[in-house]
Amino acid sequence: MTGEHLQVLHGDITRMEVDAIVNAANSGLLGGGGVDGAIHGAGGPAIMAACRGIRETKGGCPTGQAVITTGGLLPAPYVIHAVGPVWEGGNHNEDALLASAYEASVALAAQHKLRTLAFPNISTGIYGFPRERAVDIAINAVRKALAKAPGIEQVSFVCFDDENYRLYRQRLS
Ligand code: AR6
Repeated sequence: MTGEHLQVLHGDITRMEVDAIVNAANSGLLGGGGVDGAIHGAGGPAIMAACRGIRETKGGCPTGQAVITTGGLLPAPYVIHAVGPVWEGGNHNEDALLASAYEASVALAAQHKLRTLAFPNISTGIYGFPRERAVDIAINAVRKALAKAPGIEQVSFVCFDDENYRLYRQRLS
């Protein structure tokens, strides 16, 4: 636990007892591997049904934005599906899009009057965003968004791999 409302944990985000967990989704919202696969697997078909509904009405979720669904069978009642950028070398607006994915998630949680939120390390798996670069973007974006979301009491960064856990511990201690 550190100052403000930020904490870092090592483990599986699907087990978090918070108001919403964030998914590292893709624009199509139809599931995938990584944490997306784990969330749909643990949360059951209600999450996918809600994602299909959003696809039908909005056509999906653009990169850098987020949408909210039920948490299905998860301990968390809601899942916020945030779409981070695919790393393409760093000159394709990746930094701003990653920051936007975090900020949009915090804003959406605030709109829904949620108080506790847990993030995975968006884009640092299958999407290939360099971990060391992503950690600062994530922390700064969440801090910036929290300044406009006073109802949010705690944000957890749930790191699955050792390298991300080490980086977040270093930055937040
Ligand atoms: N809990 C917490 N973090 C996890 C878990 C888990 N259960 N499983 C993996 N991670 P990734 P991306 C971490 O690949 O890079 C999907 O197919 C993992 O160690 O899940 O944003 C989507 O559908 C890594 O640090 O997401 C998209 O198509 C972090 O989660 C695409 O992958 C993100 O890795 C998104 O790629």
